[in-house]
Amino acid sequence: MPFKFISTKISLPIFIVFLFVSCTNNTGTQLQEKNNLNPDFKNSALVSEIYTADPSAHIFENRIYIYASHDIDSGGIEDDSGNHFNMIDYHVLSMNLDGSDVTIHPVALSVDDVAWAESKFWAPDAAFKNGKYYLYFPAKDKDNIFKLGVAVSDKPEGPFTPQPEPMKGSYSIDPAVFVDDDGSAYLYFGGIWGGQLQRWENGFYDKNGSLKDLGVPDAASIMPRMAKLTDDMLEFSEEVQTIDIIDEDGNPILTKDLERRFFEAPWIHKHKGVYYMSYSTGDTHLIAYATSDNPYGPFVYQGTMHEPVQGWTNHHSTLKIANQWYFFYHDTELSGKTHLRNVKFTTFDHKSDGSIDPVKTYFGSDFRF
Ligand code: FUB
Repeated sequence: MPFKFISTKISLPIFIVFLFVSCTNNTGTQLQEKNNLNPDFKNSALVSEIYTADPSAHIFENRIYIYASHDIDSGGIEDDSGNHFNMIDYHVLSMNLDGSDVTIHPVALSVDDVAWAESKFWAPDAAFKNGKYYLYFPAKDKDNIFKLGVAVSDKPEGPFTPQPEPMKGSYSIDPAVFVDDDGSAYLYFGGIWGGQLQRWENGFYDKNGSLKDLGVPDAASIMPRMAKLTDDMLEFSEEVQTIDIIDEDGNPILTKDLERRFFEAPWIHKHKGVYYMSYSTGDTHLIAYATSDNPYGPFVYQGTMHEPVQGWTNHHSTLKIANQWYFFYHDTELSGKTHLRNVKFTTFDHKSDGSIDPVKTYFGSDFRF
């Protein structure tokens, strides 16, 4: 269909150049198509009654709680800014520590309940402190700018009562809370392209800024953000910081390094005193990871943690239950559609040298880590 339109409007030489570029400049799509050809899923969807994605898993009250996006078919046209991910509420999932008794809880928070939010309830996370549960969520405000909100409940499954305003100094998407051993809580966040992080590089929202990255392939890539939270968990207690992801020589990962550069979905876990930041590489569809001895980084790139999934987005969390680490993720097994995803989980391990044994979620996958 698009080709028919183009062929009637554009001369043949231009059309041939267009076809060449389309066919050669498309690594991510090629990876994705390869997986879609013969997906042989190792794990099943946790629930099939609703579509769920972007799982952030925690243990609260001796049960696993999963804070996930609730995917719906809103009719939004698929584009590079994620227009088709037009979610309007959250449902919390929970299950026993052995994976039994999976429950889909009633609506925990709806966009209609949040005065400042207009649309796009994307990936959330949650934390527990001071006897309360805190749900962190991104949403677009009335000016179409992503901000982060926080909502509070007495129960892990909600319902949550939102703060009247977004968190001061917050922007972009994909909030992930990490509570350190000393009780300090940090919020990590950010995502490029539709997540708008590239428009904040100068400290303010540039509405005419790039739709993707900063367009300088040899420059340092756009990095995730973080800040310590106040004791009441409702605001940042300090200026938002940039978290550097560097290679083993101390150089920043570059914009052109598509299989290592940060795209979205930062997540922190701590193993044997080391901070692991895992994140999605977006258009190359990987979960990569980097390590540090400090929650503020810099984080040194270590490798790929998870192969591409069926679907475009790859978004995950990690959780330790007793002595076993678990990896929560999503793919599109139930729908076959990019924007209607389903949450799954599996186990993973750290090797004795601290590296992560790559998570493989497809039988017979020939993805090379
Ligand atoms: O679910 C909407 C967006 O898709 C998330 O915020 C991203 O991380 C990607 O998974």
